[in-house]
Amino acid sequence: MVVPTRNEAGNVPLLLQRLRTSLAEISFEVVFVDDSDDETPHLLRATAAKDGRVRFVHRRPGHRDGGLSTAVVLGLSLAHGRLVCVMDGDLQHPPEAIPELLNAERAGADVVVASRYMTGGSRQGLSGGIRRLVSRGATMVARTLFAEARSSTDPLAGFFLCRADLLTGLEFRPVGFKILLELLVCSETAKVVDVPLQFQARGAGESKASAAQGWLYVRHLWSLVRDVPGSARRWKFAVVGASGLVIFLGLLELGGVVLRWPAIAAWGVAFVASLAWNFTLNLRLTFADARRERYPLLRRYVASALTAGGAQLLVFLGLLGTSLPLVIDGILGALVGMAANAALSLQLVRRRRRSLPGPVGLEPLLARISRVSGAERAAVLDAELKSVAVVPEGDYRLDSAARNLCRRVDATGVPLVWTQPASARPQARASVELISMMVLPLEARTGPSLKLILHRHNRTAFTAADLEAAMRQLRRLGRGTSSDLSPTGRVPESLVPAGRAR
Ligand SMILES: Nc1nc2c(ncn2[C@@H]2O[C@H](COP(=O)(O)OP(=O)(O)OP(=O)(O)O)[C@@H](O)[C@H]2O)c(=O)[nH]1
Ligand SMILES: [Mg+2]
Repeated sequence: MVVPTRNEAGNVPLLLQRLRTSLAEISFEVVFVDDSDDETPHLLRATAAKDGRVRFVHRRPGHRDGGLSTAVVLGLSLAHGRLVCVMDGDLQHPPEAIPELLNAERAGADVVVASRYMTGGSRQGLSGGIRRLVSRGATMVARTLFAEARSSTDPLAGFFLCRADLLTGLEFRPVGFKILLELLVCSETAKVVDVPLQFQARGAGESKASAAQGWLYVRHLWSLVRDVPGSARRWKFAVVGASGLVIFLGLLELGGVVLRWPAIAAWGVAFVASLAWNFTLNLRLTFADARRERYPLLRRYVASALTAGGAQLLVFLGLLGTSLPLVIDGILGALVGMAANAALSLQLVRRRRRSLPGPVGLEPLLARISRVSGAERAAVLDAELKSVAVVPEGDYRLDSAARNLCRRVDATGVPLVWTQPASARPQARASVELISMMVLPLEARTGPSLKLILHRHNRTAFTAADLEAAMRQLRRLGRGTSSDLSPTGRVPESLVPAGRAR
C-alpha cells in the first residue's frame, strides 16, 4: 500500500485500523509518504515502531517539491510487494474495497481501478458541485485524448492496484500527479479492470485540491502527448494530416495557378511533396513507437497512402472539368484521400489492449518470445538448469557460459544480456558471428523457480530493446501458460552484462 499524507492526523489511526481489518488474510506493508506539518509524522513514527508492516518517510519543508505527485512516485519506488496499491490517506478510499481489487487481479487483470464513474460506483464524496464538474470534465478530456485512458471509466482515480513489474522503466514526471493516467498511457497492453468505488466524504481535515492543480493537469496531459511515443495517435495523425494539406494546397496553387503548369503536373508535385512531409512527420510523431517495425510499416504506410492518393486523384480529375477553382478541386480530392488514408493507416499500428488471454502452451509462448526478440533458440529451465520446454524442439544442452549466466541471474534476480567477448586475437574479423544470450528470472505460481533463456548466433547481438520486447511478451502471455509464468526482477536502469559486451 502506498499512501501519501499531508496533515491527516485525524484520519491515519482509523485508516490503519481499517486496513489491518480488511487485509487480515493478506501479507502487506503500508508505505506512507508524509509531507505533514501536524501530528501525522509522530503518529506514524509511533505506529511504525510497533508494527513492522508500517513504514513511513517524512519529508521536511523544502524537500516537498511536487507534493502529492512526487510523494506517490517515491512511495512506489520504496514498495516491496509484487502488487502495489495507491490510496488516499483521508478515508475517501475505503480500505474495505481492497480485497475486491485483489480478486480482480487474481482473475487476470494487470491494473485494477476503483472507479467512481462506473455503474455501482459513486462520487458523492466529492465536495461541491463545481468539484464534481471539474472532475468529470478532466476525466472526459483524458479519455478523449488518449485511447489508452478509455480502458478505464475513471482514468484519473487515485485508488488503484497494479502489478509492480508494470512500473518497471516508467519515468513518472513530477508534474503528473495523476499517476494512474500515466500508467495507462504508458502500458498500452496492460489488461485493465474497473471495480466500483463508493467514493466517501473526507474523514477529517481539509482538502488540498486547488486551482493550481488544474494547470498542472494541463501540463501533464501535454507531456503525455509529447513524450510518450505513439500516445494520442489519432490526434497526432490529424495534426500532421492538416499540415500536409496546407503544403499540398500551397504547392497546387503555386504550380497550377502561379506557374501555370498543367493541372495534373501541379497535382503530382504537390501530392508527392505532401506525402513525403506527412510520412516523415508521422514516423516521428504518430507512429514513433513502431520504429522497430520501420520497414514493414513503411511498406504498408506507403501502400495505404498510394491507395488513398489514387482515390484523391480520381476525385481531382473528376472535378477538373467543372468550373470550380483548382484549389477547391484539390481540397475536395484531398479530403477524400485523407479520410481513406486515415481509415487505412490508423489500422496499421493500433495500440491494442489485450483481452484476457486464453491458455497458451509453453512452446507457443517461447516461439512468440523468440520471434519478437529475434532469438534463434529459447528454453525454459528449472532450478537444476534442466530444460522444461525448448523451441525449436530437439537436442538442447547448455554450455558453461550459459550455466554461469544462469547462476548469476539466480544470485541477482535481475535479467541479463550477455555477448561473447570479441576475440582478442589479431585475426578477428568484423564478419564474425556473435553469440549472445539473455536470461530472465521467472516467477512461476505453480512450481519451483524457473528461468527463460534465449540464444542468438548472429551478426548482431541482443540489445536492451530485445530484452524489453521479451519481457513485454512474457507479461502479456505468460500468465496464461500452463505454469503461469510472469517475469520477476525489474529490468535495471542500465543493463550490466556479465562478460564484456560488444
Ligand atoms: N505527501 C503528500 N500528500 C499529499 C499532499 N497533498 C495531498 N496529499 C494527500 O493526498 C491525498 C489526497 O489529497 P486530498 O487533499 O484529499 O485531495 P482530493 O482527495 O483530490 O480532494 P478532496 O476530494 O477535496 O479530498 C490525501 O491523503 C492527502 O493527505 C502533499 O503535498 N504531499
Ligand atoms: Mg481527498
